[in-house]
Parts: sequence; C-alpha cells; structure tokens
Amino acid sequence: MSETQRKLPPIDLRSDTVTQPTPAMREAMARAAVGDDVFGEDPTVNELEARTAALLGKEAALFLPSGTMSNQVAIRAHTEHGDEILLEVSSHAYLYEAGAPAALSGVMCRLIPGKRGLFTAEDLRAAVRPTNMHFPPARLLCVENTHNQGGGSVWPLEQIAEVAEAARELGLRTHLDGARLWNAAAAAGRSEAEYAAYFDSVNVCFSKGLGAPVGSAQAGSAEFIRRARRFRKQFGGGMRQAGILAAAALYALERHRSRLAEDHANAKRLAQGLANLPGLDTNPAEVETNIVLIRTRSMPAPEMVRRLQQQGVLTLARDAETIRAVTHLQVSAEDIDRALNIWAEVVA
Ligand code: TLP
Repeated sequence: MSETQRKLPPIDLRSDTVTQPTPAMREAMARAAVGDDVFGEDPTVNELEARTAALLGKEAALFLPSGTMSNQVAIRAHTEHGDEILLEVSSHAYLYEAGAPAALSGVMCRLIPGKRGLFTAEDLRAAVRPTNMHFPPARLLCVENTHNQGGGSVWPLEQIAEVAEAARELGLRTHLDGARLWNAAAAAGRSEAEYAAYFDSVNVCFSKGLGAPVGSAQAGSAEFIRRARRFRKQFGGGMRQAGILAAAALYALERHRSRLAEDHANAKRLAQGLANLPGLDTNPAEVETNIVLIRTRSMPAPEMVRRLQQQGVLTLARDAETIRAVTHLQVSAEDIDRALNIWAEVVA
C-alpha cells in the first residue's frame, strides 16, 4: 500500500445505506418541529407523509423506521394468515427480511423465476395456482424496482403494466418494493408516480440513495394506510418525536433526489474500469443504476473482498463468486478511479 493510500479514508462501496448525514441535513434535523407521531401530532412527519403521497400519486402515506418494516407491514395489511404471496426468487422481501412473511404474516411464499430480478406476465400466470381447496389462496404480488440482487436492474414501465394487468386478472393485490424507486425513475426518465400507479401499495426508502440516516414510507389508498398504521403499531414501529428523522428525509427528497444520475454515472465508470481487469467478469451494459455486480474468476469473492478491504476499498461478497459494489452520495468519480487502481493491484 502506498503512503498516500494509507492516509485516505476507505472508499465504502458496501451499500448506499452507509451514507452519513451531511452537515446541512443535520441542521435541518436540529431545526425540525416535532410532536408525538403516535398521536398524529408530529408536523414534520405529517409533512413528509403528505409529500410522499403526492410524489407517488397516492391518497396517503405512512412513515416507517425501515424498508423491511415497510414491506412487512404491507404484506401483513394485504393478507390473512394462510394466504400465499408471490415474489421473484431473489427478492429482498423473501431473501433478506429474516423470514418475516412467515413469522409476522403467516403467509406462504411462492417464487417466480426471474432474469436479473424481472419477470413477465406469463411467468406470473405460470406461478399462480388455480383456486382449489387444497391450495392457499394467492393474494398478493410483490415486485422490486430497482432490483437489488438483479444488480440494480430497472423494470421497463411497459413490462410493469403487463404484469400488473395479469395480477389484476388473477385477483391479486400488488405491492412495489421501491426501496430504490428513486433510482429506477431517474434511470428510466419516468416519474415515481408513473410506476406507483400500477400498485396498491408502494414502499420507498429515504436511507439508501437519498442519503437520509433512517426511514422509509409506505403509500397507498387512505383506507389501506389506516390499516397499515395499525400494523406498524403492532410491529413496534410507532415512533414519537420522529420529526427529527422526517426532516432528514424531506431534506434528502429536496436536495439529493436530483443528483442520483451522478451515482449511476459513477457505477458505470466503475464497471467500465473493472471490465478491463483480468480475472473479473463485469458487464457495463447491465449497470443501469448504482449497483455493480462483479464475478470473480481468479479467487473466491470473499477473499477478494478481504484483500480490497486491506487496501481501503470496502465491498460485499454476494456469494462465493460475486461481489457487489454500490455507489452513493459520498462516493466521487475520483474515489472510483482510486478504487479501480487498488482493484487492479489486487487482481494483479
Ligand atoms: N437492502 C440492503 C441489505 O439489506 C441487503 C442493501 O444493502 O442493499 N428492499 C430492498 C430492495 C433493499 O435493498 C433493502 C435493503 C430493503 C428493502 C430493506 O431496507 P432496510 O435495510 O431499511 O430494512
């Protein structure tokens, strides 16, 4: 390691969840008017909920502590115990939420095979079982956009329309895990509301690409959000003077939503650089947003992650042969170039 590299802070590409609130965001948090949100009296939370509902073109929204709770409150509010929900095989709500659909909602998960997290109306139809006393009733379809395990893949709006139409014909309710819907909208040149229009409920996260420290929101009809609010309380997510957190989310919506294209350009820059290195498989054409998947041929992914970390580049091993790198607010183009230099040393 060179002397200059040793002195520089690490480049953290593990996730877009690692961002630190900026000084201006902290000031907005300190200034926030607050009240008891369980009583509905926090003006800043109320403002954030109204703003999120308007952005997504829904009647109402609900502020929640995390994307996981937001997805799971949606699943609980849409279903009864013993129902079946349909999700893509590598979706976050199925893979990475600690078994919550079974534990909290008592539902069966039926998995839809996908390509980079996306599937077709035909795939959905093939997965839904007919109405029959022996089968759990299929109740809810969950879609993820962008798709995390798909490498930040973006659903074309037309494909969403076809899948949503099939879901309607099959009598399914629909939920969108839009933890990174902001990124999808920016990349597709669509509004978040255009995507949200196809779903009964939508989760969005403020603590990923937007850079707020905490918080997600769920949007839907006023009636659905009333029901979701009860389950948020039941799951222990009723917060009190949460306006301090909502202020960060509002700040992030105003100031950071418009800069996501920078993260996408940096992810592309990283993928293009990595594509030129030996022993790695990266496809820059598949990098649509802020997530880069890198297949490691020369050594196991966890070993490469360890060596990169020693040199000040933090990444995550997704599995034995794939590394995930995510760009965000606190990663610059210069950081990407520095990371590429270090990566070149590691594979050499
Ligand atoms: N994803 C995190 C980890 O949990 C893997 C990450 O680093 O990407 N939906 C999607 C699509 C997500 O990617 C995540 C978080 C969530 C939901 C859950 O959000 P949180 O972490 O706020 O519970």
